Amino acid sequence: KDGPGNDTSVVTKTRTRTQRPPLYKVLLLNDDYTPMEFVVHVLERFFGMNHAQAFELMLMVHKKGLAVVGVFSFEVAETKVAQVMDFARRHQHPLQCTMEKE
Ligand code: TYC
Repeated sequence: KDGPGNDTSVVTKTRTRTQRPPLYKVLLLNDDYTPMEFVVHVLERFFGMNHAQAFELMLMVHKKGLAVVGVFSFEVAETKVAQVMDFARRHQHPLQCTMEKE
């Protein structure tokens, strides 16, 4: 007898997953030599933070050793890392910035 729970047919649901591009965390690392004001400037200049936000994040890195500065697509993250590393090198500061897949 047919009816609820007695259906002999097989229903296959196809779930189509939305393709999301992978995201990358940009990390700023602490060191003993880069001046605090320089790090604050980097965060304002390359990550669009206001002074208060930049200062807070700089202190977080200083205290914890590192912090996530932002999450971006691969290309944007790569560009941010390159800009920070180049700017730090040009000013002869050992500041390190890296990226990591989320
Ligand atoms: N630790 C540095 C100092 O005392 C400041 C600093 C903060 C350096 C954050 C790097 O990512 C950094 N001058």
